[in-house]
Amino acid sequence: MNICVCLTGISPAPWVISLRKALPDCSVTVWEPGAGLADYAVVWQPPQQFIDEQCNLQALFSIGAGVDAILQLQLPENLKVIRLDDAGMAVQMAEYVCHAVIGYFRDLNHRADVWSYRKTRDRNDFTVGIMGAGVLGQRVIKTLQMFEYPINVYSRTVKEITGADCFSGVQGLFKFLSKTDILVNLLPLTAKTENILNYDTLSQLPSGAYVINAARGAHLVEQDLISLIDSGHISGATLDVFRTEPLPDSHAFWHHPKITVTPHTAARILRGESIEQIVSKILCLEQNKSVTGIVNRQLGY
Ligand code: NDP
Ligand code: OXD
Repeated sequence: MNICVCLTGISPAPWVISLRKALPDCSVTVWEPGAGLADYAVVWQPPQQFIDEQCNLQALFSIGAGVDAILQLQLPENLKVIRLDDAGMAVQMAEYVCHAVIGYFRDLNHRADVWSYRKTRDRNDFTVGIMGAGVLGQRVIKTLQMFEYPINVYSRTVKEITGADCFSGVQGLFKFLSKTDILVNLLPLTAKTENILNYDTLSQLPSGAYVINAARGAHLVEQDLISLIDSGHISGATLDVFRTEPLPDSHAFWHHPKITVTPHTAARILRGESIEQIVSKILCLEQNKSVTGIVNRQLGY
């Protein structure tokens, strides 16, 4: 069996070494133009040329949860695209979101220079609204519930989640937003969700709401967020993902006093867990067994 690795912006060598160790009978190579045909590929943001040349693939394994960059390519109709399920990312995302929510709610993000207490806030008045109740969203919801925040959830299909108010559909979105004090975006980037955080939607949030975007930069119309923060309607934001990454030096987000920027680090890809999962799925596919994480290419996630 031949496996090729094509990772844009990520050093492939450690992945190749680990895959060879886990699958000693397989040939594992780094893809380069003109390389021989592989049966499986392990990829991050592969170029179209890779897809065009690798016409024998049975499955394409993304080393991330989001597959938007892969689905933008022209792919053969029957090629399976398989995402990572969790692989150590969900707990990290829960840490990231809880850090941002608690930092904002408890007003912990300023350096004290005098001994004074801030007015306490009532957590019952702080509903956290999570957009996306998938692998990451579900873990975030569960973790936030341990801190007893009221939770709203927005997803494509109707959900029932204990202790949370669930919304779906276009009508549901505006209702969800109007009852959300801290908005957390964990949607996949698809044709339906691109630019979903824009002036119209963000204006539905109650005055003083806070925004956390840890999904994809293209969900957010950046200038609309800045306008709403500058007008006072939104009190601030924590942003991990951006339309252009790395975030350009000249970008207004860097120096905005009410915006916290992190470098797409909310949930890092963990090589050990990821390889373990990919290897076990390759072995299942080889035995014609089903695997989880196959992306629905029509839905885009
Ligand atoms: P999943 O695919 O597991 O879940 C997606 C959720 O979004 C589902 O609940 C789905 O609804 C909902 N959804 C999809 N489309 C819509 C829509 N049009 N309207 C409303 N809800 C919708 O994704 P994950 O939880 O694994 O990951 C989410 C995203 O997080 C990834 O796609 C990636 O972009 C980002 N990410 C960011 C990282 C970072 O470090 N910043 C790290 C890892 C991922 P339903 O349940 O009804 O299907
Ligand atoms: C992912 C990411 O999608 O790291 O996994 O953003």
